[in-house]
Amino acid sequence: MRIEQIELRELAMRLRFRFETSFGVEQDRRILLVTVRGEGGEGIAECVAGEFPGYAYETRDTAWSVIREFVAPLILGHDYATPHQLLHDLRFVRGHNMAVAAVEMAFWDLQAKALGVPLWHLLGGVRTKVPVGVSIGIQPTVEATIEQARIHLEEGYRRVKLKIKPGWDVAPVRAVREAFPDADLTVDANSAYRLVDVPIMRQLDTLDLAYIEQPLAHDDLIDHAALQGQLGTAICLDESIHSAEDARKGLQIGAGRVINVKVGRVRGYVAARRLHEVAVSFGAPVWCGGMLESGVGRAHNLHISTLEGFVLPGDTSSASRYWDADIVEPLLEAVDGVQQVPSGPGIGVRLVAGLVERLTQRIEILTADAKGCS
Ligand code: OSB
Ligand code: MG
Repeated sequence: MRIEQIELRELAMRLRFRFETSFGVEQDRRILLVTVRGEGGEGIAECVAGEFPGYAYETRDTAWSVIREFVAPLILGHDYATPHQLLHDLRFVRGHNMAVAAVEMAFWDLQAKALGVPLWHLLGGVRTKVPVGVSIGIQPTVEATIEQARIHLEEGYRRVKLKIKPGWDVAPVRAVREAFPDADLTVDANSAYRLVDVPIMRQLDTLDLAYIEQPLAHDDLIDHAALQGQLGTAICLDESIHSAEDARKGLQIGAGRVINVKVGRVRGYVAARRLHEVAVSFGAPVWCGGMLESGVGRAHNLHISTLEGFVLPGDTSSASRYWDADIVEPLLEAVDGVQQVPSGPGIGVRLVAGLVERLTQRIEILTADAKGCS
């Protein structure tokens, strides 16, 4: 498959809710779509880098720049039989996993479409239905937190994840646990605590949580292992894991017992599949996280969730939770907490062209002929 063109497109979309985490607040999203064209076909993916470097160092703008300046010139005009070959040509682009992943994932979609098969087929998935939960941002009050949990549990979501931060942890989580004694409940700190906060973690440990997600520093494994040793509840690693090797090291030293897989964070599907193999070999369950994606990223998330080891509910909840109007058809909606994996070729969803045009803020088309020019 010869890479003839890469299109970068930024959309402005507004979430239906204000999403607060320990690292900031988001509502106005800038969605970066990457389309890879070749041999008469095209594949698409969504770059999960954020508007600001609060979750990871990459941002929408660094990803745009890295793809434009470094990734595209290395692969445009080249012919690749596999995603592995494409990644080989990008081996000297250190880090910037979200930028590289967007291109790699679009290439997988392109290949699956050329073969006329759903992406999950190519990835080696084993299921066509994916159980999902919700991630609830920090709410203004404990009452509002309970209400949000209630709404989503009544809709059938299989798990509720509550965002926590210092000063907003044990009290709201205990209140939700008391209101819903049997709910599958988890918390996500997005790296907001330190090892001196063990007493708080030990209180959370009494609330029968399925896991505590990324309590400590974004670049840490060592302290997570020290913490995990003092808790009965599993730690789930998110920010700390950028590769299959990170997963191997984290599981080996006991830094956690569960991994949140975001394909963008680990550099694409080749890495995500390797990570998944590592996790399975350790007997560690994994699940697919979310980054408040549009339907393009959401579709990709459903496809990776079909791999065998994705046994815990993912964050791929209904499109209508996030957006008044999503940019793909068919809409990806959960029914009773289960998403059906799109069955068409590739990611199995189509862009709603008119809407995409209206939301577009900027667009750049990179071609093999123009490569090297500025
Ligand atoms: O830590 O999983 C996270 C959103 C943005 C950045 C990081 C995270 C999240 C979420 C939201 O938890 C998941 C979603 O609903 O897409
Ligand atoms: Mg997380």
